[in-house]
Amino acid sequence: MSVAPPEQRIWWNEPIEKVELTWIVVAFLWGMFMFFFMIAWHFIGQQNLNNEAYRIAPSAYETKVEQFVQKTKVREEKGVPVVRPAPGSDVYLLGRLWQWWPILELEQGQSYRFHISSLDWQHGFSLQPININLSVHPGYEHVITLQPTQAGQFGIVCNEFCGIGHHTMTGKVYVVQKKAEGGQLRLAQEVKQ
Ligand SMILES: [Cu+2]
Repeated sequence: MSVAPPEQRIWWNEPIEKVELTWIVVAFLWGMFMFFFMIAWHFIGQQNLNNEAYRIAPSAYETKVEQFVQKTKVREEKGVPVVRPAPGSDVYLLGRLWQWWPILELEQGQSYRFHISSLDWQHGFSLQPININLSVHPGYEHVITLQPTQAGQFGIVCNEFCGIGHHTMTGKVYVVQKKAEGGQLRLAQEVKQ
């Protein structure tokens, strides 16, 4: 490599070396391959979620979630409501400084319309340990069709740095099995044992 200027001032009219041309073609084809694989991963990688997004004012979304919680609340855990929406219905979750609210209790094998938005900054919804991730933006209501396939207790963390309390921004999702013989829904913890 030279730090001196090229010998020919009009260097770009020189013919391209064969090896260099080969590498340009290889890099170009690889770039194209990777570009189209972004689309391919959507179908074969099971990485990208099919979601819809609608514009909504944060305050309007907050009202929606509060109404949803009023209708579906079954109990509280440390002051946070736990909701158990009807199978097949709409489920709402909100992210704000610094919590995911409310706690959801869903039924295994049922399909839900899962709505999520933020009331303040951008947050990162990350469902653990199965690692489903989604960026959550204020002003946009994201809707995903979701079907829990596995019973248990799942944690939600925020994976988008959102300030001093970021590391405390957690939430919870319970997935319970269908009504047992006794007519009672069994809690995820019991099912796990
Ligand atoms: Cu956050």
